[in-house]
This record gives sequence, C-alpha cells and structure tokens, in this order.
Amino acid sequence: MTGTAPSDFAKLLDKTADDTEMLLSKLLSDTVLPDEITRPKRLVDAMRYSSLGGGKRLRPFLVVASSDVFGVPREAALLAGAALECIHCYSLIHDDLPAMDNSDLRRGRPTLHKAYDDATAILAGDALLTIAFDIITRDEIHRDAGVRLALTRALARASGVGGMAGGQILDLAGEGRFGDREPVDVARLQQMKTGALLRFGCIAGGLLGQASPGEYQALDDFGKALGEAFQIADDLLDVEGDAAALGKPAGADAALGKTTFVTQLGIDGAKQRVRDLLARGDAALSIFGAKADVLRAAARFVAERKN
Ligand code: GRG
Repeated sequence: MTGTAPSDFAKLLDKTADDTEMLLSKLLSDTVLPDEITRPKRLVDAMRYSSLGGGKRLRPFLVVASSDVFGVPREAALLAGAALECIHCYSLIHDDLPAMDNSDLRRGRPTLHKAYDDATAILAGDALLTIAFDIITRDEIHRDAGVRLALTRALARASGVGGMAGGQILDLAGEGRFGDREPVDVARLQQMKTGALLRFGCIAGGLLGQASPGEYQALDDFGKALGEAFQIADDLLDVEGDAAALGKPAGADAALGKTTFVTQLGIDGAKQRVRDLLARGDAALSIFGAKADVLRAAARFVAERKN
C-alpha cells in the first residue's frame, strides 16, 4: 500500500502543475535573452497557446517526485520538468498536424494549426523543442556541468530518433503511411513513442540526485513500467473513454485500424497487464522505502486516469 492518499496526490499534482505553469509563462515570455535577436510575437503567442493553460503536467510531476527521493532542490527539478514539458507540448503540436494525426481538438481547445496555421504550428513545435535544450542546460539546474550534460543527453535520447520521434515513425509505418502496413511491435513502439519521455521524468531525479547505479536502475525499471501502464490506459480510454473528459474524440485508434495493447490483449487482458505493471513498478521502488510513496501514487494515477 502506498502512503499517499489519492486526495493528497491530487493536491501535489495540482501544486506542481501550478508551479510549472508559472515557470513556463516566464520561460516562454517575449523577453529576449543574450545571444537571441528578437522573439517574434506570433511565434511566442503560438508557443504559449500550446503550452499554457492545460495539461496534467504529469511529466514535470515525475521529475519533481523522482528528485524528491534524493532531496534535489525543487527549483532545479521544476526547471528540468519545464524543459521536458516543452518537448511534450512540441510533440503534441506536431502530432496534431494534417501530415500526422490531423486532429482538430487538443486539451479541449482547437489544435494549434487550427487556431493559427500549419507553418506557425511547425515553427512553434521547433522552437519548443529547441528551447527545451536551452532550459535543461542552465546553470541553475545543477552546479556540476557533468550532471547537466548527462541530463541533457538523456533528454535528447528520449526525444529523438531512438525515442519519441523514432516511435512516431514506427507508428505511422504501422498505419500504412509509407506503403503496406508494417508489422507493429506494440510494446517497442510505446516504449519509444510515449514511454521514453515518461521514463526520462523518472530517471531525471536520479541524474540530478547523483543516484547510485542500483538506485538509477530502480528508477529506470519503474519508469518503463509506468510508461507502459500509461500507454495501455491510453489505449483503454480510446475504447472506453469519454470525449468530454478526454478533450478530444475517443475511438481514433479503431478508426485507423491500429494495433494497440487492447487489440492485442483484449480489454480484460489489458487491464490485467496494467495491474501487473503496477506491481512491477512497486517492486522496483522497494529500494527507496517510503521516500518513493509519491512515485508509487503517480503510477496508480497514470493507470486509473480518465483523461
Ligand atoms: C510528432 C515527434 C512527434 C511525436 C509525437 C507522443 C507523440 C509522438 C504523440 C502524442 C499523441 C498521443 C495523443 C499519444 C497518446 C499518449 C499521449 C502522449 C497523450 C497525451 O499525454 P498526456 O495525457 O497529455 O500527458 P496532457 O494534455 O495532460 O499533457
């Protein structure tokens, strides 16, 4: 049993979401930084449209919770979390574009390319991706440049060809976008497309807190289990979810004839797999005892979420 009650967890999540919102609002302002020339208003507005005022901020929360295990200062964790959230927001903007998922709604509002236009949406995504690396390398993240380097490299690997972007192209190939539908390894695809950023949130605290190899491995194992549970919950929501709560239409996977955890395992099998993953995540965290209760509660939240 975790020591963090669901209502306490909700308060912690809200607090990190509020702090992240405030920080992102500052980071994505029109204030020009050294080595920048100007920040064009249309691009700043578009970046803010997609990054502020919505989202559960689960990824920053994972950075903060994993950092708490090691007593990392909250300001440093929030900064690393904001960088991760910028990457997440960029991925949502690009994923919604006509060339990808062609979605009209995101977080209950028109998608960025609908509210603005495709070119602005592409550039806002590009600028969010690059500002993430400006943020994650800042001196305030950690006094040791080696730690900042390890964190930056891990974020790049989670986001790029061997992580999220790679997972996205495997997903499109599985939909038959580049010819015949390619066979999909659902577990591998999810580990890259959605799992890699979630896992980064879990290992980030270990990198910032200079965890021992055993502690780092525990966070890594937990992060992988949480990432898979997140994706199965997402696949279940696509079948059983409510469009109003989701802030986007349900049933998109079935409409595309996608292979998902639910098509592979069935609804009951998918739910059982989530329970198994929660147990695996719990076991991984045993090395930390009660210090990891909030991370345990985060895994339960991910598995039981309604949006
Ligand atoms: C375009 C390079 C590129 C990648 C896109 C992650 C991804 C790859 C696309 C996201 C598409 C999508 C809706 C996937 C389902 C899982 C997911 C990431 C849902 C949204 O994450 P939440 O629930 O969203 O954390 P909020 O709005 O709370 O931040």
